[in-house]
Amino acid sequence: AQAALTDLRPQPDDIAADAINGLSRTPKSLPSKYFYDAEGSRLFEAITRQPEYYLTQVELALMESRMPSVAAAVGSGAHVVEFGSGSGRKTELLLEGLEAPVAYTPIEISRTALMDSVTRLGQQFPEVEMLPVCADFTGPVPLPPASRHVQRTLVFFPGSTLGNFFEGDAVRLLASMRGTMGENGRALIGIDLDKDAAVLDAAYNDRAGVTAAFTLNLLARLNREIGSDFDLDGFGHRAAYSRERMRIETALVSTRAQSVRIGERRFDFAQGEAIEVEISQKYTDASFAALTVQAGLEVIDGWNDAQDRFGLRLLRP
Ligand code: AVI
Repeated sequence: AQAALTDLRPQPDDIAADAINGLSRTPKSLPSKYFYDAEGSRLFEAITRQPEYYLTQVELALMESRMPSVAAAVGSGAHVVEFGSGSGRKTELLLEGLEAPVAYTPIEISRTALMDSVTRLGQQFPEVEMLPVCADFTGPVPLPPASRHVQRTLVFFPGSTLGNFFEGDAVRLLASMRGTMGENGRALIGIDLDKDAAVLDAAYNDRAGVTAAFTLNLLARLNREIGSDFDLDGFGHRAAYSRERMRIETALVSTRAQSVRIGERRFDFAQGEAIEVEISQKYTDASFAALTVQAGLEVIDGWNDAQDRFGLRLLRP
């Protein structure tokens, strides 16, 4: 059966306004959410297959080996709510591994990505009711009720995507998850753990140059969609670990003095000037606990790989 879509009619992004706003600041910046057009999503998939980018493979292996323990901690009859719907294999492992999950709700701004995911998962898991919600998950999202009795809501947010949000936004997102899960709810969150700078730098500067292409695609996308005239040869990818802030900071650096047009607006770049485009926060147990407590959540369980590279954390209100 076709899954019933709950459409909260999210405001479409205003890419031109966001780009002009970000490039008018000092330092210049662009929102990392604009990485993921069709080409950017394809390039991100390719990143996850690079030998240096351990995050995805380690998280998958962790779910493959530790799901029995996660399932025991979550209990039976869950309504699984995924923030985003871009993580097919991890969702399969979760729905396969949990005890008698009742319903699955991906929350996603793209209707096509949303419906593709529930069409595929609905065939694979006929016992699980598919209740997709088209919404911007950074705002409050009321859940569609399941037809069968739900023991608890389980929010799922894998991939260390939380790390792409600045601290205040990450806390707001966690707080909105708390609202969505309710008093008896849980959240299962994937986080990349703090580690040796060389390992992190390599993960965001793969030798094949896929991450560089992914970062530069942001400018190519702006050229395609809002008619800007970025010269892609005039900018380079830079990703470096900041020990002080415990995060990878990614920028596009102007290789020469130049100016770029967006409509009537002109933006001047000095040689070496950076556009800040992404942060990828890394966590210790202490820093993650400090973050979650600000959202009224508590870490009650956790699973790391044998080398403590990546972790899954179970949270409750
Ligand atoms: C999606 N997100 C968790 C990725 C990360 O590691 O921050 C995006 C990415 N950026 C560069 N490589 C991968």
